[in-house]
Amino acid sequence: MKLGIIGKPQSGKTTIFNAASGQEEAVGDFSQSSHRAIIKVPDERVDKIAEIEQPKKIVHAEIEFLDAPGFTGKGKEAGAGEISNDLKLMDAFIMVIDAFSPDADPDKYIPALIDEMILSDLTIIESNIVKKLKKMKVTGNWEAQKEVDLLKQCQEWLENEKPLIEKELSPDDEKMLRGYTFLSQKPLLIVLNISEDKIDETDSIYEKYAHFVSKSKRDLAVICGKIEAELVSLDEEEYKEFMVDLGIKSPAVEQVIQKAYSLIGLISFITTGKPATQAWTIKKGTPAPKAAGAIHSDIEKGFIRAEVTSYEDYIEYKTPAALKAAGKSRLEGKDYIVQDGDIILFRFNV
Ligand SMILES: Nc1nc2c(ncn2[C@@H]2O[C@H](COP(=O)(O)OP(=O)(O)OP(=O)(O)O)[C@@H](O)[C@H]2O)c(=O)[nH]1
Ligand SMILES: [Mg+2]
Repeated sequence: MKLGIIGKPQSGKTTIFNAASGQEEAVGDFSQSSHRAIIKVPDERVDKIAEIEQPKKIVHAEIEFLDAPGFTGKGKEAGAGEISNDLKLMDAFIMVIDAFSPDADPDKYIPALIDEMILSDLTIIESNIVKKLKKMKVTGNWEAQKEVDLLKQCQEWLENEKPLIEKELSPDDEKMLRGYTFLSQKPLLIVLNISEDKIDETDSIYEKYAHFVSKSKRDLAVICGKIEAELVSLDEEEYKEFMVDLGIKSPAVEQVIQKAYSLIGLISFITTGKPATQAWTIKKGTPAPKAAGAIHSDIEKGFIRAEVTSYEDYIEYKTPAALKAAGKSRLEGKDYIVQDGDIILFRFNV
């Protein structure tokens, strides 16, 4: 999973990046520089299974964070700025909003930043409609008309100041639009970066801005980036102690990962054996063969069946023999939809 951090200059993007990734990049230097980090997704299930299995290797799922400036916070007045290509490849955005400084104004800046995304998408659509029409006239090949019609629908939608993620699209439409990597089509996690003295108001601040939340499209997290960026250098025990002292309920990194997973609709399944206990990330609703493809395309191609155990049963029965004896290991075919936390052994032919 790839998460791109966006927001206006000096909103605390790099601070939140540090808090979420455990990095220690310089903040407050107005440098607008980019940073990248890959972090392990904490997953207690993987650790517990590994305790039983004692594998040679433990492999957690990974998330890539990209801290990449490029927004101004000026909304429509800004015009469509240069947005880095790397950001277009992200699965979702973390939008950092200044809620700590004297001129903080989330109600103004959240819509302004969404407007900037809409504007960037509109610019791309307009130039593509022109290009496609020209080409069709020259070549006499009108195949692209369908795509032009769809782009025009999207254009109208965006002109009404609505992000594309809210537009209903058929699977065919989705496919046609995929290559454009529109910014307003990505799920958005808004992070309100609050000041140190507001930590005990976290819940009421969330409520105040809850109107920005939209199920499986947009979510909100309230985080004090400055404190959490300092906490990440501590070991786990100290971290927990400080969290309790400071009144932080769930660490930034956990909130960001958990909310991003659910926004994008991701789940994990686990494979385990002596060589490795490993977590794999897939989209919710993925059938067994496609899930196997996350491991290797050969396993997908040669898929025979999946031997599936639930996490709870695995922890209770511990050995393959005990699981089998209790009838807790199921054989599933190609139509089985993989569930979060499934422990799977794939049988396949090459
Ligand atoms: N008081 C307070 N200050 C913060 C907080 N988060 C960030 N800051 C300060 O805001 C300034 C900007 O933080 P950065 O994380 O560098 O912001 P940025 O968005 O990455 O900035 P650019 O990359 O230059 O656009 C720094 O001086 C931070 O110390 C916070 O939660 N509380
Ligand atoms: Mg920065």
